[in-house]
Amino acid sequence: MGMDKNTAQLSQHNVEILSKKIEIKTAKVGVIGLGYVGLPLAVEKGKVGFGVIGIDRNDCRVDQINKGENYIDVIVICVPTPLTVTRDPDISYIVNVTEEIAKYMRPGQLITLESTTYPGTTSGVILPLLEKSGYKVGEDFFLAFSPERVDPGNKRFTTQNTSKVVGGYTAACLETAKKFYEQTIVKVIPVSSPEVAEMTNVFENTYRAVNIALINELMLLCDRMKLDVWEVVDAAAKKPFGIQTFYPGPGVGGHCIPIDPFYLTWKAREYDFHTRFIELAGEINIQASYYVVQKVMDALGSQRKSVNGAKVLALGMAYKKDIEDYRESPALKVIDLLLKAGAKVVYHDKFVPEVQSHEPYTWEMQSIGLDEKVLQWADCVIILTDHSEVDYEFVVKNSKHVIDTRNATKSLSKVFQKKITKI
Ligand code: SAJ
Repeated sequence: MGMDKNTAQLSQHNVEILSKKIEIKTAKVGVIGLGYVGLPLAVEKGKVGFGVIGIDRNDCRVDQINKGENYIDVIVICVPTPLTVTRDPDISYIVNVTEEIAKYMRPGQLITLESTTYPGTTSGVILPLLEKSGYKVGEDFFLAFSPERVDPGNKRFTTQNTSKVVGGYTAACLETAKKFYEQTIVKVIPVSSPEVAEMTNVFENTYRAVNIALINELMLLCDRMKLDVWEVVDAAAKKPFGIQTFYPGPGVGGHCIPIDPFYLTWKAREYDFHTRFIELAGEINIQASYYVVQKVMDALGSQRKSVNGAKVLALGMAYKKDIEDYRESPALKVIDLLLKAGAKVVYHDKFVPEVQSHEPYTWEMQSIGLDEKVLQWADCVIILTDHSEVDYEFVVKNSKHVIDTRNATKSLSKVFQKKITKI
C-alpha cells in the first residue's frame, strides 16, 4: 500500500535532511559491536569526518543509552550472530540491541544491520521491534541490511576498498543507506531488498564452506590413494579459468564459515527445504579434524608409542595464519581430541598467548616459547596454523616427527621431508 501525499512528502523531507547531514558529515554515527567488523567501520567513518561513538557490551553502551543520550543519526549494528548448542541461529544480540534502540530512537535516523544472519531477519525481526517506537519505517526512520565483507588478516582488501551490498526496506531506506556507505566505501551495490542482501552474504560464506569441504574430501581420498593432494591442488590452480583454489586443512574456524551456512540451513527448513549440500560440507569439515588426529596417532604408532601418554606440541591456535582470533579454531578441536585420548599437549602461538576454557572445551592453556628443548621433548609436533613468523626448518630439524596440516614445510629440502607427514 503506497504512502499518501503528505506522508510521501514527510519521508522525502527526512531523506533530504539525513542525506544532507551525511553529505556534510554532521550526521553522528553510532556503531554497536566493536569487533573485527564494527571497529574498522567506526574508524573509516571517523577518518572521513563523521562524529562516531563506538558502543559495545561493556557498560558504556548501557549508560549512554540509559541516560537517553541519543544524538546519533546513523546506527550500525555489528553484533555477533553465533549458533546455540543445538546449532540453531542465536540472534539474541541483535534482538537485545534493537529493543534498546527502539526505546530511544527518534525521527530521521538510519539503522543498518551488518551482522551475518538468515534472510528475513531485518524485515521480520528488527522492523517490528523498531516500529514499537511508534515511528514508521521509510518515513520517520530508515532501515537497511548491508553485510560486512571483512577478511581478517587481508592486507589488500580493507573495509574501504571492498565493495558493499546494501538492501533497504523502502526506496527511501536504500537511498539513505547507500548515501551513508558511499562516504567511505569505493563501491556500493544496491539490491532490491534486505532479504536479497542477507541471502547474498550467507551465500558468500556458504560458497567457501562448501568448496573447502570439497578439497577436504579430496584430501581424505588422496590419502587413501597415496596421492599428494597439495600437488593436485597446485596443478589445478594453474588452470587459467573456471577454478578458484582452496586448500585442505585441519577443519574450518572463525566466526563465519563454520557458522553462517547453518543460518541458511535453519531458515530453509521453514520452506520444507533440506540443504543437504551445506550439511554434508559441515560434516566433512569437522571430519578433517578427526583425520588429522588419526595422522598423529599413526605417527606415534610408527615410533611404537601410544597417543595415551604421548607428548605433543601443537604449532598454531589461531583459526588461520597471521591473525590472533581463535574462535571455532580447528586447533581447539584437534587439541581437545588429543587430550581426550590421553596425550599431554602444549601449544605455541605468538598471536594467541592464552586460551580460556569455553564451551565445549573445559581446558585452558598458555602458549609456550618455541625452542629446541620443547621440540626435542615432543614425541610429535603438529602444525595447525601456518603463521609466517615461524622458522619451519628449525622446527623440523629439532623434532622427532612433524604432522603438517597446512603445507607450511613445502619449501624445505628433501632431507627434511622424511620427518614430515603432510595431510
Ligand atoms: N580455510 C581452509 N581452506 C581454504 C580457505 C580457508 O581450510 O582454502 C579455513 C581457514 O584456515 C579458516 C577457515 O577456513 O580456518 C575460514 O577461513 P576464511 O578465510 O574462509 O574465513 P574468515 O572467516 O577468516 O573470513 C571470511 C572472509 N574470507 C575470505 O573471503 C577469504 C569472507 O568469507 C567473509 O567476508 C568473512 O569471513 C565474513 O566475515 O563473513
